[in-house]
Amino acid sequence: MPAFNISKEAAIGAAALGVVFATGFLVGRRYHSAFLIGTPKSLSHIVGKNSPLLQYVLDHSLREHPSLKKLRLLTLSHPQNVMMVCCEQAQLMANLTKLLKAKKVLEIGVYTGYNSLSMALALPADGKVIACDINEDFINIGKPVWKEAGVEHKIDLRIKPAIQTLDELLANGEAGTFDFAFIDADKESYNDYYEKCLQLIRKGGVIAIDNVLWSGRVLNPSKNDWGTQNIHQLNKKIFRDSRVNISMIPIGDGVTFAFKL
Ligand SMILES: C[S@@+](CC[C@H](N)C(=O)[O-])C[C@H]1O[C@@H](n2cnc3c(N)ncnc32)[C@H](O)[C@@H]1O
Ligand SMILES: *[C@@H]1O[C@H](CO)[C@@H](O)[C@H](O)[C@H]1NC(C)=O
Ligand SMILES: CC(=O)N[C@H]1CO[C@H](CO)[C@@H](O)[C@@H]1O
Repeated sequence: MPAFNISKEAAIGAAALGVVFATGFLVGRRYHSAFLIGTPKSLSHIVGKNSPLLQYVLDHSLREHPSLKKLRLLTLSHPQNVMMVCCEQAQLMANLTKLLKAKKVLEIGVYTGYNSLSMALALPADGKVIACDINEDFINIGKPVWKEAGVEHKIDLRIKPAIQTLDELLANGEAGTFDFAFIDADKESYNDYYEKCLQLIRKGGVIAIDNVLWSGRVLNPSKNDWGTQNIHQLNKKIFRDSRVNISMIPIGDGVTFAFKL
């Protein structure tokens, strides 16, 4: 597990920068040099383990809300922490939802809820994250932090297979009403998630599909590795998909942004 540190200098720089943040999240916060940054899911397999370059990226771009930091550290002590979204990607997606003036977003695969919290913090007071997962134990780790951050009411949990939740939303006439969707659950259903999200988001909305590089395994998808096959097939399909504009970005485990036309 790569453990990235924020250097003292960068921390001071970040704290000073905090003054210009409207929300002032970083103002007056004390940073420790042993501040852990990054997650196992980070770009490390692309730019090298504990890469100094990735460290540089984090030192010069990460502006993490204290509640997100708390949840990240809490998650790092959990055995399945490799599943957590990386913080630099969550930050990008939060800014993107603001740019979209998003009010309704979908989180498919919540785990301890780092990205759900990040989205909830970025959404306006009347915004909603429809958060789909089947494992409530994971979510219970993060829930107290959502509450502490004062955004728990923006997260609408649906504990059941995500396909079922998406079908219910469609049956409920909510097609074309979502601004953003993050697909980050079981790889078996990736194609179905993509198709249903494409119906649920509005024109100009964005779908972020996570793990599209699958730790590099997409380069050599073996025939009986269904997870890799599914991701590779979906990557090929989206590349030709005229319903969306796309960008595949080597951040975290790779993410494709699909912009609905
Ligand atoms: C990679 S983690 C999600 C990470 C999360 N987006 C974050 O911000 O850290 C995948 C999650 O998908 C959930 N999951 C697996 N199969 C599912 C299904 N059929 N429906 C909904 N959630 C599922 C798992 O319980 C797990 O919590
Ligand atoms: C998006 O897709 C449309 C339709 O294929 C294309 O005309 C347009 O140039 C694309 N825009 C960008 C920024 O790629
Ligand atoms: C414009 C905008 O949404 N900026 C946000 C980008 O993300 C950082 C960190 O999450 C926030 O501090 C900014 O407010």
